[in-house]
Amino acid sequence: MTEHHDEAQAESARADEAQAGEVAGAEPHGGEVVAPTIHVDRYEGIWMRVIAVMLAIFLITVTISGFAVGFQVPGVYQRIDPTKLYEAGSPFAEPGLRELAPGKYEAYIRAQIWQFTPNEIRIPAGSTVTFYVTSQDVQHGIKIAETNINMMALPGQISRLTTRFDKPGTYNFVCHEYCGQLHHTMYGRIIVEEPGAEQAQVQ
Ligand SMILES: [Cu+2]
Repeated sequence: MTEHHDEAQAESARADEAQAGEVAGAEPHGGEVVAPTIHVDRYEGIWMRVIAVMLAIFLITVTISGFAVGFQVPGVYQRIDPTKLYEAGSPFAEPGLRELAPGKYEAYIRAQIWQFTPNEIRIPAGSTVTFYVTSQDVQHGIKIAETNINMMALPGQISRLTTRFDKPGTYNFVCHEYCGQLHHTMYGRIIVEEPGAEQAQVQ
């Protein structure tokens, strides 16, 4: 009786083992332990490789943009009360260009319906300009052509981005957030002059 019972138990254990072996991909009756293999469908494998390549491309692109080309993510630089933009001490009371050092400027731009103040800025080629932009009323945006400057101009917040103008020419900027009836009239320009252009004109 006991023998019979033991035999039955052993049989059941063998069956379990065999089942486990099949699941893990091992040889069920060989007694040899084979490393389990994972079956990946052909198309799944292709997509996994495609995604790995895409992630590598994104990583390379972000690294080059951030460290070599100097792209920055626009963020909230500072908060400001939009009702106090004209008060003494506010940098937006008299917006415009300020020279920090030769070739280094900061530009304060006030956005409002439906204009930028100032809407024209002149700088010599090779200048680095940090833009500080805010809105005094509704949501606006600023995009300067051919540069990395593309940010929101929101009431209550100052957006800041820096760029360098190496090539002489006219760089137009526009409001790119719909802000009402005359949104399309909200634009300006940055004139980058050849070094020594003024003297050349005078002669
Ligand atoms: Cu607009």
